[in-house]
Amino acid sequence: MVRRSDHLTQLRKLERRHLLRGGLSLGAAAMLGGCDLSTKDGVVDRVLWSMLRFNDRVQAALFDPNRLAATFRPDQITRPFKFNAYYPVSQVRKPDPDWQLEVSGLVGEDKSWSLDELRALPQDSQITRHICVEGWSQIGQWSGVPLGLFLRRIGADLRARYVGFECFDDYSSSIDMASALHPQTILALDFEGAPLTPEWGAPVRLRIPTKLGFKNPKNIAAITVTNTYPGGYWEDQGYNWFSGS
Ligand SMILES: Nc1nc2c(c(=O)[nH]1)N[C@H]1C(S)=C(S)[C@@H](COP(=O)(O)O)O[C@H]1N2
Ligand SMILES: [Mo]
Repeated sequence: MVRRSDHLTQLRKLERRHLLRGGLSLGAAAMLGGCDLSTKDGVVDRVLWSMLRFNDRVQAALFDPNRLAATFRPDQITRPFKFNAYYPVSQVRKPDPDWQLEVSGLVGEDKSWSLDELRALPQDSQITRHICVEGWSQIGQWSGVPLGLFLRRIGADLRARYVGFECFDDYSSSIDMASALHPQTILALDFEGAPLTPEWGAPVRLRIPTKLGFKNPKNIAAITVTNTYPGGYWEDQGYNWFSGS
């Protein structure tokens, strides 16, 4: 006899996969149809958007904060590692020499953080798979400050709904608080044991193996903790916001 809990787990898995695919294909269909979800305000767009947001809420409710993403051995690291951004590698921007990580919103104080200050915090390392929505994946090694630890350190309101990221290449993204507090979500400073170079996200990128690649912003300039939906570069064009992997 199949136990009820087994059944539930199966059902959750199926629902999760189905919803994820549904969310992505809705966005993809809208874009293929030449319909820009961000600018039109017709009834169809409003219905599509509310379906996508409903999908996000269901995915967030199904998210298991204790389930860890798979980890790998050093010999399984993908080489060469593929670069991806909304522009070619020749247009990668270097951080300003006086770069600091800005912090704002529902936090204890709006203090900026230097790279040295970030490096002085406890660090964690992971070898995980990065999955891009374009249909490829690769295994890499990242180290840095667990985002949950950082959020506690800056006195963030951990009941807030969103953590938003602004990048100095005009990219942006945002995640739900439960995913921000997941133990494998880190503010990565190192890639394969050396400080991140600009193309891999210097000085700091988000590494979140429980979400798709586009939810891993590189070249971060500012972090905000908020209850106002921040959206993001691809999210605003119809990509499924939750995008668990
Ligand atoms: N700042 C910034 N971060 C970004 C992007 C970008 O265009 N700009 N692209 C995202 C996408 S779609 C992917 S797949 C990954 C690629 O990361 P990689 O270059 O380390 O493989 O970065 C994500 N983070
Ligand atoms: Mo991606």
